[in-house]
This record gives sequence, structure tokens and C-alpha cells, in this order.
Amino acid sequence: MTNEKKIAIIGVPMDLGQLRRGVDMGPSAIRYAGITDRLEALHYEVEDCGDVEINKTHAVHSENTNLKNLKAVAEASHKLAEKVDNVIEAGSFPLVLGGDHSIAIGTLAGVAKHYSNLGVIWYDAHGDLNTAETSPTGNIHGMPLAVSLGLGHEELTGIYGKSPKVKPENIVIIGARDLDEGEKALIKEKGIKVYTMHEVDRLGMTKVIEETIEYLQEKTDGVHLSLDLDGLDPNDAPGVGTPVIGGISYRESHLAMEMLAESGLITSAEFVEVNPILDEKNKTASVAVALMASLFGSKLL
Ligand code: B3U
Ligand code: MN
Ligand code: MN
Repeated sequence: MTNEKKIAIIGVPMDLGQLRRGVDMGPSAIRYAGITDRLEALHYEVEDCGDVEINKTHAVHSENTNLKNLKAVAEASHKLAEKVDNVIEAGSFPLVLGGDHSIAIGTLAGVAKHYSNLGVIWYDAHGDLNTAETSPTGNIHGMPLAVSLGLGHEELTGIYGKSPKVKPENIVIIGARDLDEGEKALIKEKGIKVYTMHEVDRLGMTKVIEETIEYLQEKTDGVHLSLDLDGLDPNDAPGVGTPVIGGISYRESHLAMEMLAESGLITSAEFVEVNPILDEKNKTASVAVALMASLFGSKLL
């Protein structure tokens, strides 16, 4: 018996949204960790669509902006958006493998075309809500959620159709523990729902996910999960570019994925920031694969 849902894997070997090299090898590491076999064992039909081509010859510094690699990131985002759009059009579930988190600009642009009230779960140590004005680094991987809200450089917000791609009231951030001042102000201004590590500790992951499901279920017509591996504690996911101590555990993350699987809420997903150069024996890629299996219904018994 095969599962009704067909899963389409899209790799995005992008490392230009930040300055640490190696995260472009994330899709390979996740493939070597056995993603296709794991999903096929769960009786899904899996199609690996290969990688989006990334043009790395562009200059780091673009004119009139502090955004690093703007042209290359924008170009890749457009290509990814198109792929994701086609996959959904064909009736498959897009599972995007990063790459740094700037790729979410393209994923969300492609996904947003298919929903009028898209929900987003942003599982991350960071808010990724910076703009050129608030960013301390100029790294675009710290900006994709802001871009999807229609804030930031128009070369990014304007990618693949309408802007904004998501409404602030349809976003839930989980695991935040390193927010810049501009991001905190934006969260307050827009009323974005955030479960920082304080709430994760205080309420427990069960309650956090129950509330998240309840919050998004009624008002959205699809929910995208954007999971940055640095949302997890660096002990469990060491292979990331910007680790932040005190994160979500491996066990809590599995529980979250299992509960989301049961809810049937998630309609697209991406797993980002796996950096094999910084990893320990492909541990972080293996964790990513295990979490994806849980998200697609793998059970312990
Ligand atoms: N908020 C900082 C750091 C950062 C964001 N995302 C990651 N790191 N992974 C920035 O550069 O915007
Ligand atoms: Mn991120
Ligand atoms: Mn992060």
C-alpha cells in the first residue's frame, strides 16, 4: 500500500546567504543520510528532483546595498520558487533541502502562489526578521521571514508574484533565543506569535504545538514548516553555522514533528542550515532525516 501523498525533494546548494562555507553541501549530506529510503519505507512515492542550480560567480557586494550576494540570492530564489510552484501544481508535497535559510524566500514565494492564507511555522533559534536597515551582518539568511512579510529589498520581496507572501498573524516562531533589537520591535509591531525558549521550557513542547495547531488550523488553507537545524540545541545538531546554546532538544523536536504529522496540517516543508564541514560524522544531517521521517508519520511502535 502506498501513501496518497507524493513527495518531491528539491535540493538547494546555497551558501551565499551567509559567510560560512559548507552549507551548500547540506542537500548532499541529507541525501547520504538516507532521506529517500526513509520516506519510501513509510510507503511514500518519492521523487528526487535534484538541485536548483546556484550561480556563484556574482559579486558579494552589490551596488547601493549592504545585502551580501543580493543578485545571486534573488536569482536562486526565483528558480526555487518556480520549482516549488511546479511540484505543487503536479500534486506533490515539496520537501526542500538547504542550503542556508535565505532559500526560504524562494520556497515561500512558490508555495504562496497556491494559498490565499498561508500559515508558516518558523522553527529557529533566530527570528530571520531583519531588513537591510536592522541587520547587524548584511547576511540574507537573517532576513527571509521579513522578506516574506513584504519587508526589505524589492529585489527580494518582489520575487515570483504577490507581496507579502504571508500575513503576520499566520506566523508562529518556535525556539527563538537570539533576536536582534530590530527583530524584537518588528515582532511587537506586527503582533507575531513567538514561542521563545522561555515558553518552550515553561509550557513544554506538547502545549506549544497544541497551541500552534489551534492557532493556525482555522485561519489558514495550508501551512509551511521552515525548520532551521539551529533551532535545536548545538549538542544535538552541531553542524550549523550559527549555533546558539540552550536550544530545543532532539526529543522535543521529534515530539513536535510527530504531533504535526498527526494534525495533517503541514502542506510543504524545508530543512535548512545543515553544514557538513562543521558537523560531526554527518550527525546533523541524520537528525534532519530522522525529523523528516517523524514529520511524515514515522512512529516508534
Ligand atoms: N540575526 C543575525 C544572526 C543570524 C540570523 N540567522 C542566523 N544567524 N542563522 C543576522 O545576521 O541577521
Ligand atoms: Mn534561520
Ligand atoms: Mn537560525
